[in-house]
Amino acid sequence: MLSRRQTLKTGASCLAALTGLIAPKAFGARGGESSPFGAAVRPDLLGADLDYTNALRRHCRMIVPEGGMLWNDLRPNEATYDFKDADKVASFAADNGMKLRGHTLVWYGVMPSWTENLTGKSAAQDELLKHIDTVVGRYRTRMDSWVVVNEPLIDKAVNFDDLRPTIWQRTIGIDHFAMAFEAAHAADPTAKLIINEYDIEYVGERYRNRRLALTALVRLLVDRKVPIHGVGIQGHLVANLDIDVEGLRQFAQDMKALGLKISVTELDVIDNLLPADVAQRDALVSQRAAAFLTSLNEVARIDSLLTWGITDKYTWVPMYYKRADGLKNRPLPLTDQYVPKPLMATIAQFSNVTGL
Ligand code: 9MR
Repeated sequence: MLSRRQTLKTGASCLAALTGLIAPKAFGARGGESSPFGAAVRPDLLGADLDYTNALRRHCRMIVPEGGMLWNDLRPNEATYDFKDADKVASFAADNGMKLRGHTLVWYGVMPSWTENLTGKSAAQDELLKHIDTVVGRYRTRMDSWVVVNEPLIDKAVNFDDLRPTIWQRTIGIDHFAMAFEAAHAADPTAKLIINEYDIEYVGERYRNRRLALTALVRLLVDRKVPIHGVGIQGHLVANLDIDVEGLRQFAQDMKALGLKISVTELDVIDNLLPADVAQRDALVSQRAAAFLTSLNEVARIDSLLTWGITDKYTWVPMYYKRADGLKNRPLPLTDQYVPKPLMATIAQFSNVTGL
């Protein structure tokens, strides 16, 4: 939790930036003009909630399905592929001239239980490759990018091989990452292929260790000439944790040296421990995001900037981080009435937000 002194200081500097006392160019010096802004979208709301749908049309140049392209959505059972939600999101992107990202091919989360019955290396390998070939192939040439690997590291990772014990890791071993990237590249050579992680941006040993473990894992893939084009930093920022500015810069430099672009893939700011006052809270949220984005952007322009949802009305944050005072979380760039917040002004300094 921030001390009162820290709170006032950070709040004041944020307001100064927002009111123009600090030149906005100081943040966006490398230019955000061509980096698309976008958001994760919920297929069930597309077309059903018109305010939501129009807000996406207004502000986003790129989208990713929040759900719909996960294994559990696409593969209710071994024999079936269900593309209903995935196709809905893909059509919405095409109809509105937006770029599209696929999410995700290799992740420990929300796996259908039947995959646990895959026994032996070759059965698992066949299933993984078939899935990637079918799913990536379906959207061939229509994807800007795919999150091929999501959250590979265990929470307390120190080394590159401190990996989640997924079905793929248990049956195939670490080679499944290379296999997945190669299969995705073969199925759609035009899509940028990304590895994505969280909890690498704060001050503290656990975050530093995770940053170094991720760097080592990425280096291993690049050294093996695996077709990987970018690293995604999710950016579910915990508002009361300090950003490790130096550590992030170093990470961005290491990725640049490896020839990889950095995207911010799931930005939102978790505000459960921030003060209740809405103006102060929105300013602190925006300021945390500014510190994070500035560190990355100083090394190289952020390739694309996506938030995990667009409005406070629909966000995963209260599932895990409800406020004790009963007030609603405010993690996203638009209010629940679709009004742009200070966070949106910050985002616009690093990416192309339309309709402001
Ligand atoms: O926001 C997503 C929520 O709707 C899903 O139920 C949940 C499933 O575990 O995943 C949430 O999104 C996660 C994303 O897929 C990966 N990075 C972390 C996100 C928040 O947990």
